Amino acid sequence: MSQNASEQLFARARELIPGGVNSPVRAFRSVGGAPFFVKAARGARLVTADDRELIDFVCTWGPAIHGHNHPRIRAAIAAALEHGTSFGTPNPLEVEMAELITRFVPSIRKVRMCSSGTEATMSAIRLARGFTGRDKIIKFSGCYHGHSDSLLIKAGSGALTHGNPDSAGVPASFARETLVLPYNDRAALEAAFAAHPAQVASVIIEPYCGNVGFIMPDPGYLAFLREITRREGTVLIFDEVMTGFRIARGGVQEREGITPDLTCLGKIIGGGLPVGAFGGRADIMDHLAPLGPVYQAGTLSGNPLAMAAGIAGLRLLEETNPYGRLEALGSRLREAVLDACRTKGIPVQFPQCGSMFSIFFTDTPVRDYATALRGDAKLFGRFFHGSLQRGVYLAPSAYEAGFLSTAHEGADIDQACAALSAAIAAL
Ligand code: KE4
Repeated sequence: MSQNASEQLFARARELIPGGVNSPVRAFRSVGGAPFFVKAARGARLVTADDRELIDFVCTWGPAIHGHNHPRIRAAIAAALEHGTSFGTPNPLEVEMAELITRFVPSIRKVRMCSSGTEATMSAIRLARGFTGRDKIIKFSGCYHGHSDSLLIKAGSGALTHGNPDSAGVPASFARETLVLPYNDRAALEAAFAAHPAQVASVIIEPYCGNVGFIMPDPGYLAFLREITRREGTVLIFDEVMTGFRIARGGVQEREGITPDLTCLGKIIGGGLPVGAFGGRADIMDHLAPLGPVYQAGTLSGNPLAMAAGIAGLRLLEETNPYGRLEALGSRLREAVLDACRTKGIPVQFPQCGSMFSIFFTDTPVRDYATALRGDAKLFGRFFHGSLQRGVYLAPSAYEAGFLSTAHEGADIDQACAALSAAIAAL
C-alpha cells in the first residue's frame, strides 16, 4: 500500500529531526502508531497532510481557546506584520500586553514577557532564589513546568528524598536542590519545611494539574499551600501557563480566590505564537535586571507579532466572556463519555473544569500522580486510536489534559460526542 503524505513526511522528518518531532509528546510514543502531519487548522478542526479533517481536543496544547486561526487574531498579526517582525527595542504592544495582563490578573503588579512557558518558570524560579537568597525549591510529582534543569526532577523513593533527574543531562547537584512532593498532601508539605527550615526559596505548582491528565486540588489545599508558604517566607509560584485565562479570565487564582506571589503564563497570551510571561509582587519583580541583581533576558521577548496575537486573543476573551459556554461544552463532553462507559461497563474518571478535562480508565478517583498511574494506559491507547479513526483527535497520552474552544460549539461537539461514544462502544 503506498505511503500516505503523513507517512512520507514522518520518514523524511526522522532522518533529520530526533524522533521526527520537535517536541516529544507529538511522536505518539505513549499511544503507539505514527503521528499525522497537519497542514492547516481552522476553528475546532485540523486538516492533515492527507486532507483528513479532525475535530481537535488538543488545541495546540492550550493556546487555541477561540479555535484555530481565528479571524481577529489573524488580522491582528497581519496588521502588525506590515511594520516588521522584530525590533529588539521596546515596542508599544508590550505595554498594552502588560496593562491587559495586570488588569486580568490583579496579583500581577509587574510582568516580564519571554518566549515560552519553560522560560517563564525557569526565570521565576531564579527570581525566587535571588529574592530569598535560598537554594531549595519544592515541586509536585506529576506537575510539569517545562524542561529547565531544576524542574525536570521527580521524587526518589520517599516524598522527602532529594529529587532524581527526570532526564539525562541534569546534574545530581541540581536535583539535590529540588524537593518533589505528592500533590494534595498537606503532611508532606509540613514535613518538607520542617526538614529544610528557612531553606526553601519557592514552591511551584500547577494549581490545577494539566500534565498528568487533569487533576484538581482537594478543597482547601491551595489555601493551605498559601498559608504555609507565607509562614515560611517562601515564594509561592502558580504555574498558570496552561490554566491562565482558560479556567477563568484571571485563571485558577481568580476561581479559587488565592493570591500567589508570582504567576507564570504562556500559551493563550501568544494567540498561538511563541510566548511566555511571569509576574507578580512588585517587590519581587524589581529584583530583575536591569533594576536588580537577578539576570533574565530574551532576544524575542515581547515580540510584536506575538504581542499582537495575544492582545487580540485577550480582548476577545474580555468582549465575549466565553467561560459559561466553555463549561457547557466541557460538561456535555463529560456526560457523553460517562454515559458511553456506563453502557459499556468500563470504569472511568472524567475530571473536568470548564474547557479542561482528561479521561482516566479506572474506578479510583484520581487526586495525584500515583492514582493517575492506576488508569489503564493501554485501554486509553485503544480509545485514542478508535477516536482518531472516527475523526476526533485527543491528546496522544493518558497523562495530558484535553482542551475545548468556543469553536467546538454546534455541529463539532455533537459529532465529537457521537464519535467518542462509538469508540468506547467498540473497545
Ligand atoms: P513551553 O515551554 O512548552 O511553552 O511551556 C512549558 C509548560 C510550562 N508549564 C505548564 C503548566 C505547561 O503545561 C507547559 C507545557 N505544556 C505542554 C503540554 N503538556 C506543552 C506540549 C509539549 O511539550 O509539546
